[in-house]
Amino acid sequence: QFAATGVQTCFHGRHINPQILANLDGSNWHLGDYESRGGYQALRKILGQDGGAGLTPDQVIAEVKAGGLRGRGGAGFPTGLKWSFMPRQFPGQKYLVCNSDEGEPGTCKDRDIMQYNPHSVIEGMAIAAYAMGISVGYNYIHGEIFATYQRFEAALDEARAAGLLGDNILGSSFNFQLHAAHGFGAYICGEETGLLESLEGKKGQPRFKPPFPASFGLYGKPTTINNTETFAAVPWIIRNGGAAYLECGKPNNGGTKIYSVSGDVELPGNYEVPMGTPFAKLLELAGGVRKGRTLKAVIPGGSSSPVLPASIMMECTMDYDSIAKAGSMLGSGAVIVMDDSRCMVESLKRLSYFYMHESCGQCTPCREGTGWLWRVVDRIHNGLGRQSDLDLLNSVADNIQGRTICALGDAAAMPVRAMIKHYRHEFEAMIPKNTSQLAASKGAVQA
Ligand code: L3W
Ligand code: SF4
Repeated sequence: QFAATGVQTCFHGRHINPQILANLDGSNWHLGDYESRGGYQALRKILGQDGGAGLTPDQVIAEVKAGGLRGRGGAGFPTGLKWSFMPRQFPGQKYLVCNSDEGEPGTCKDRDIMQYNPHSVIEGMAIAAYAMGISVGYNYIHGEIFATYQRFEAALDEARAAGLLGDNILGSSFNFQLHAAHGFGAYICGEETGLLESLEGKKGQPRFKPPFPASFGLYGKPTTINNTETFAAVPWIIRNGGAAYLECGKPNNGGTKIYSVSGDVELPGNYEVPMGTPFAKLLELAGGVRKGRTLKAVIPGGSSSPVLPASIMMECTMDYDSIAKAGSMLGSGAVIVMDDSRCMVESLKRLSYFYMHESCGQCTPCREGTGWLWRVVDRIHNGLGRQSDLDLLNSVADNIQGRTICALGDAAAMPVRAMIKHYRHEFEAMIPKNTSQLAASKGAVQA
């Protein structure tokens, strides 16, 4: 239901200055449709196949840097900077990887990009490969989305048949082989090094960083990994110039961003708006809070980002810096809206269960700690909490955060602390005040 509504929002113009989701109607994903929207002009431009002089790899990277494009997968790392880490003169194979293992609760943008505008990802990856001198790439697609995987494969076939992928692309000396890989549906395979392990055919367990994939990536070779939306933004930048892209957003936050707005809104869906758009405007595009209720809180960047109360959120603009200043993260842009009927203890219980379930089990603080978090929140929710439980939750979160191999540990800990910080009274109200209240709760649970 969400996907259907999300598409509808794209189709009905509920976006501002779209660059990736523009003019899509569900059937116009083919190569010819994409080219009629200006598709593959950027690739022709850099290869000098449009009558121009072409762009050198350094010029392409400079343009991406000028655009202020930041990674759309969650961390917001500057894309041009990441591309410049790739060693130029490396004697062996180098790899390019697209992280389409979208699994963050609330996030469903990459799926729609690949379903409705797959060639934007292919063109973006081809441009990135040219800029970094890479000849082999993979798009690792989340294991639970079958139709999207098939759609991307079909788009790859079209691009290969038209000479836009493979050897001597468009008659130039540039070679780039791009393949799709279907994942297995584990959240942890979206962590970049877990993804690489999975792509190599192993269990998807994250690696220690450093070394970063830029120096030790797929099969131990230099590898650049970007999110689907990041690649999809690149053709627009090359076609229109980095300055125009930056101009569309705000300083340090170039371009547009796709937000997956879910929860208690009238029109949940994917909305593409310029970076720096006020949250209030995004909420208005999504039809406002459902059934005219009052906004209570928002999780602004997917379940890993700390919750923000309505009063703070209504003052924010949607960009990396504004949300970070407010005490949260823009993350992958999954905006989860909660109205005044939502119980924060129950919400946290669900989130904690998710992280416990998805922990890969490699490091003790995460494997054991996520279970502790869930069990303590669960007993509070059942009316069986103890007076010391809120301190215990904060202490467990402290002992997870910053002490694990990958960011899943932090992602499990941060929402706990934010929920208790902003909604402590709701947790306290569910904890029995004395032994007779506790006995009554136990009786109710047993009954
Ligand atoms: C070379 C250095 N490379 C950093 C690279 C690094 C990575 C990128 C950012 O987590 C977040 C996470 C989730 N030399 C480098 C370097 N790099 N320093 O830059 O790195 P990092 O570690 O800051 O982030 P990350 O590991 O990519 C991503 C959060 O996103 N999240 C989850 C998102 C989920 C989805 C989804 O389902 N689609 O995106 C949401 O908030 O918690 O904090 O490439 O290698 N010195
Ligand atoms: Fe696995 Fe959790 Fe450790 Fe990440 S933090 S490596 S998910 S156990």
